[in-house]
Amino acid sequence: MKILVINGPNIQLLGVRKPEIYGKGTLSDLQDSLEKIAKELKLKISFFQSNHEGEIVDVIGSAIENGIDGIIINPAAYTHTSIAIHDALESVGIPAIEVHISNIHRREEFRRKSVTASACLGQISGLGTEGYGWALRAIADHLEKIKLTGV
Ligand code: CA2
Repeated sequence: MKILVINGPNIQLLGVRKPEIYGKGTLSDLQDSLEKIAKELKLKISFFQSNHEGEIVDVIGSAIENGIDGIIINPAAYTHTSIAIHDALESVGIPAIEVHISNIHRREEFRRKSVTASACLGQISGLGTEGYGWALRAIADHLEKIKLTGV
């Protein structure tokens, strides 16, 4: 099973700016910890980060031909605006979990609405970067259930 982790704009700044909101770990630390969890769960994992909406749409669009079984996505600011990312997720129909490092419901009003979450299986918000690990476990569990029941 292959999982693709997608991070949107400015997530490359993780650990460099705003540690009070997003924590002290870098994107590379996050990817290392997800590699370990993936190994434990016997999943293959790959990573993509982009500051450009169209590039994120493209990578989602080519996920089927790249043999991706599950997607973990933090669309970052595009969460609140991108119908294009919503439509890409809905079109490929690959199970996806939306992750937010901060609790988007406890922040400014404009962050409370996710345009993309309705194209996902579920959303994890506010658990820090640990949320990605929980998403990985949840998607492994979901894919296992699909395999067993065929539903
Ligand atoms: O909490 C999240 O994960 C967000 O998706 C992060 C986005 C924000 O626009 C969403 O409302 C919630 C911002 C990502 C910017 O990432 C940074 C990381 C470290 C330092 C500065 C920005």
